Amino acid sequence: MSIAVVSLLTLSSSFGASVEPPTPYGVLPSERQQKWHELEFYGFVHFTVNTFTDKEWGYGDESAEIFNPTDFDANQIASVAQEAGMKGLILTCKHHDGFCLWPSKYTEHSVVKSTWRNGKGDVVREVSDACGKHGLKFGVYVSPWDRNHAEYGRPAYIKYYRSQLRELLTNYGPIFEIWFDGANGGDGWYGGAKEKRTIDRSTYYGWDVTRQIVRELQPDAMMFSDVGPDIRWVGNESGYAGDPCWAAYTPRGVDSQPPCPGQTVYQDGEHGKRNGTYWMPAEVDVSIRPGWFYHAKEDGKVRTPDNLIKLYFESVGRGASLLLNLPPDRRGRIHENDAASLLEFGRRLKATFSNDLARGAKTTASSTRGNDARYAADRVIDGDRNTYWCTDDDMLTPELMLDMGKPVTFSVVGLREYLPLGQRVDDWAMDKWDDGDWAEFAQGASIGNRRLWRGDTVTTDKVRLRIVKAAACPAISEVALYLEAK
Ligand code: FUL
Repeated sequence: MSIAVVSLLTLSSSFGASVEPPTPYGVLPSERQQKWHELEFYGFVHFTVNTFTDKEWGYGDESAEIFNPTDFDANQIASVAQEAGMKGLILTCKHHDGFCLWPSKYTEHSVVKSTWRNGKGDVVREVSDACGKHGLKFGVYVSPWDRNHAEYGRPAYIKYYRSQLRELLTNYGPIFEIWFDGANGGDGWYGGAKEKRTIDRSTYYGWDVTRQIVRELQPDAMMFSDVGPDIRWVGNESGYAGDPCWAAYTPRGVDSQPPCPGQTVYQDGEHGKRNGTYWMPAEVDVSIRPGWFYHAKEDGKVRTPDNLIKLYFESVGRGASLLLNLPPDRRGRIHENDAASLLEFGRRLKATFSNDLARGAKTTASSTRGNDARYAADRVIDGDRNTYWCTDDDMLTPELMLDMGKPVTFSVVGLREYLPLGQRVDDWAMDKWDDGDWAEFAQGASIGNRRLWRGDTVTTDKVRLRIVKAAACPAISEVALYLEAK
């Protein structure tokens, strides 16, 4: 940076001259979504009668009595999750079989009729309390499809479903996320009718009214479904987001029908849509085992720490969130194999990301907005996602240099955009200072909430971020360098 630029920069900041921030670009995250973007990694807990029948989808005819964990321990579940670095847990309060993990006033098909604690237990209460104790947020999965309920498919069931939601949204403290599953298989027990019930997915559930209830009772709760409105399904259950994965999205209905849960061209979710209609970021839901529920025969098929790391880079590292399922076993605890793998994964995550080798580097940029210190290059290494480096409006392809003063060795680069101004960057590249010249070692499309590049180790004393293409002057809140821990 020239001396003239430096003194101008000092002048403008010392006189507090006000340089307007850039105009936001495209669709923008709500405040609720911005807070959620900070979570990045949280857990799913699939637990119900299926755990005891060894099924994935209960038919709805299971006797409530079979629900009988021998050593249920919500604190063990929450503490494993917390130690691994998860920020919350989402519990299957009711899965497709209709069995309720809480003593709902509206049905007897619940813990009340189970053998567990003589019908006096409440799994939702214990898990939500344990989350509170371990600094985790608590969320609920409440299956819209209910294969137990006699009225499923008729208007009376919708009233029932909403009453249950009201119970869960008023009696268990703050809810950070509600999971609206799109699965509707048709056949079920339905109070003994044992038949196939087909519903019109666009109209039956009256989603507008249900969403209104959620907003009224839990205004901060994020709603997940194939069509959001707050979070979209990534379109697969294998543990990856597309590359790139845009936060913006325009859900499309199948066969020209209106898009709604269970009726979208779900494959679109992997990449989202540059310049899509809504800010509707992706959530990657995946299980630590082949199934969503616990099956003893899968004890040897738990994902390895290496595999979990890969999932993390391919979900969180592409701007999505990672919702990793941990199914409690028949004791009502996270099995030793799952806990061991998860904790080793968490240890590696912490060891990798707690040491940002870019901190303390000398930063310079080819351009700084209004030469104002508030937008200067050093904002990318201050550890604050609310500050950012940005340029004048017409500078779409600027560069930012980090001089670490000595050679550093890294294998991961972390980038973030300042989300309240939208996703502005299309393409970027990173260069290393190599034998008196710049040499490119990484490039990618999109940044968004978080972009992690993972590659072979690089040793250099200087790196450069090049914005190759942007729709509006870039606003970058983080450039970080890490060495992946083994
Ligand atoms: C799916 C369900 O059918 C699975 O059982 C599981 O709950 C998964 C997270 O969502 O749609």
